[in-house]
Formats: sequence, C-alpha cells, structure tokens
Amino acid sequence: MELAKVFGYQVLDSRGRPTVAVNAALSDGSTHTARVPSGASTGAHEAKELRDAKTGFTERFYGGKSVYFAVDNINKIIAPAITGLAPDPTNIDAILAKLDPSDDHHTLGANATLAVSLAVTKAGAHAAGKSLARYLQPTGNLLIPMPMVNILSGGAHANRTLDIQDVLVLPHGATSFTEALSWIVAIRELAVIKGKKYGATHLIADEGGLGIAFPSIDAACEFVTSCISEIGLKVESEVSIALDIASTEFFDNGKYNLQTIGSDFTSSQFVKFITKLVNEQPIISIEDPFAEDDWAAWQEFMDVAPKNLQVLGDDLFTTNMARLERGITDSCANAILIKANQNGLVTSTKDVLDKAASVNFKTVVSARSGETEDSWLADLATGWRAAQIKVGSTHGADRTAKWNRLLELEATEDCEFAKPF
Ligand code: 2PG
Ligand code: MG
Repeated sequence: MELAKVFGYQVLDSRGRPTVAVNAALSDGSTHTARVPSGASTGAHEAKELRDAKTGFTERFYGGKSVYFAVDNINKIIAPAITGLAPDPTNIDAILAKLDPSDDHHTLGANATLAVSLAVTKAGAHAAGKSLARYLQPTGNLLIPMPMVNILSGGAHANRTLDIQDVLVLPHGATSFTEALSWIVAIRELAVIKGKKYGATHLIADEGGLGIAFPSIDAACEFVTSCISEIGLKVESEVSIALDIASTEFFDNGKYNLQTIGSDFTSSQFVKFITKLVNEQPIISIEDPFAEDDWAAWQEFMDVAPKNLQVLGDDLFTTNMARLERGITDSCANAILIKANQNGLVTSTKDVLDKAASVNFKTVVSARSGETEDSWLADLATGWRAAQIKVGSTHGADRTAKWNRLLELEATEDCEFAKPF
C-alpha cells in the first residue's frame, strides 16, 4: 500500500486559532487525518511552528496567526517528495528531516512536519491493519497511562489568576483508568461548587481547568486537597497533587517574580521557596519549578528534593535529545514531559522518550494548551508505554477526545493500568 495523496489545509484549534491538518490518502482509498496542537507557554528551545506573521504575510482576521505558508510547504514541497511511497513513519520522517534539516524545523515549520509525520503514522497503522496504539506496540498488554489532570489553571492559560500554570491531581491509588477518571470528575465538580465561595464566577481556562484567583500557591493546593478529602478519597495514599509552575513565564532579569504575593526571588531563594512548598503540601510531581535555562537552580533543587518527588522538565527539555542528555549528565531532573510538537517528528519524539526511559526517567506524554479534537495523543502515550499522560482538565471536547480514547482502549484491548508511583 502506498501514499496516494498527501494534502495539507488550515483548521482551527481549541482556542479558535489556525492550525495545520493533513489528509494522507492511501492507495486502498482510505484517508487518514492528523491535526497538530499549539502551546501558549512555549519554551524558547522548542521546534518552531510556522505562522504567517513570520513570513511578513498577515491575513486580515487572524492577526498573523494563520498557517497558509506551512500548508503550502506541505502541498508544494513535502507531498511531491513522499507521494507514491509506503506509509513507513521511519522512512518518511527521515525524508522530512532532509527536506528541513534545521534543528528546530523552522524552514518548513514544525507544524507542517509534525502534521505529515502523524498522518503517515496513522496511515501506517491502517496499512498494518492495526489501531494506532497497537501499531506502536504490536504485542503484549497495552499500558494505559496514569492521568495527571488540571483542576485549577493560572498563568498564561487563565489570565494569570495564579502565578503558576496548573494545579493538577494524580489519582495514583486508582486501580483502573476508568476509576481514576471518575475520581477526577468528582474532584473537579466539587471544586466548581466550592469555588463559588471565593466569589468567583470562575473562568474556564484554555485546558478546561478552573481559573480561580487564590492569594498564594499554598492556598490553591489546600483548596484542591480539601476537594480530594471531601469527596472521600485519601490525600497522598490515593490522590496527590502535581504542579506545573511554568516558571519561565515569570522569570525576568534573573528573578522569579510572583505577582500574587508581590515578591521576587533570586534563583537560590526560589529553590528554598519550592523546597518548602513540596515539603508542606502533598505534592508528588513538580514541573518546570525553574526557568528553562536556569540549569544551576534545577541541580541545586535535585540535591535537596524529597527522594520520591517527580521533578519534571517541560520547557527545560522541550522534547529535545541534546537538552535531555545535558539534564541527565548534570542530574537536573528525574522526569520529562514529552510533546511531539516541541520536537517536530513522531519518530524522533519517540527517540527522546526511549532515551529518558533508558535512564529510568519517568515519562509524561502531554497535550498542548491549544488542542484539537484529534485523539492521537492517547494512542501514542499508550503504544509508547509512557506511564503518565497530561491532557488538561475533563472539560472541553479537545480534552475529552483523549480521555474517551483511553476509556475505549481500556474497554476494548488487553491492557494494564500504569503504576508510576
Ligand atoms: C505545559 C503545556 C500544557 P502549553 O506547559 O505543560 O499544559 O502548556 O501548551 O501552553 O505550553
Ligand atoms: Mg508545562
């Protein structure tokens, strides 16, 4: 079977912003569609999506955010190079890497390369007669990842109601994904009710979390902790808190500026601040506690962090092999967030995940704040045996598409549920 036609076009993401879609048609008449996500709190070292403002072209109503040039690159450069070939992701990704040899895929656009790479992977699964997850892991039980789910959102996703970006829950005491999700929905529903007491006509943030203003990070954690215990679950033994500090967003001139408490901190002071926070709250995972290039602060923190704490690099690593290798060598973290669009190709994203797993780093496959209703992320996380997945909250079709796909996999495939903690 071969790629009969590869066609790119522009669609909208969950923020109503343009993004890239690709239809990969096979010679058997089937068509395989992939749509790419887009971040808001993007790391400086990510692969670069191509938006038309960068080319000097501004479409009247999208304020330069349209992606017509990326789409053109698919239709005029990529499609002619791969049409007629077998839908083999390794070979097609190698061709994509040659067509755009820049480290960050800025020439064709990482949104163009990833959309093609994903559509070809889906087409490859079809040609093999398998679901996407089964194509990625052909034999043995599939591993359904533990969900890490937003209850509160702040930072760039919620008009800065909180300095930090996410207060999430990790239902590590659940025995199935189905049970885990039911716990989370109950916690979020109680948070909606209790949130009203804070005078909040709360904002639903970009990833479906609640944008409630709290005076401090501790207060936000205590609010979520109270929701967990009030629905009858045990804090720490059944459900713990995870934070995405997204600190690059408030790191300026060598200082961490926390606007809600009106203080700024040097790197060493912020290491102490974060250390106190993780020791006083039931936190099991902390993401981007320090800025993307403040490697020394990450190292300093790893020396004092509780041994069982997951220290998770997102903007620090940007799913980039060289940055991960540096983090491993310098002991800057013990876990990595994996985002395919930070990398730009499916197979090289998997290489980064494999490298992390080979040194016992925990791996968390993650959505972006701008998503689509496409559910490939659930299959990638499962087929790649990542033990955790981060998709945002349980609100919005862009989010539930992934949760529902995981529910489907758990209901229909031979599976086990991950126990990452
Ligand atoms: C993050 C992601 C998803 P964004 O920081 O982890 O929550 O946000 O896609 O805006 O980078
Ligand atoms: Mg993050």
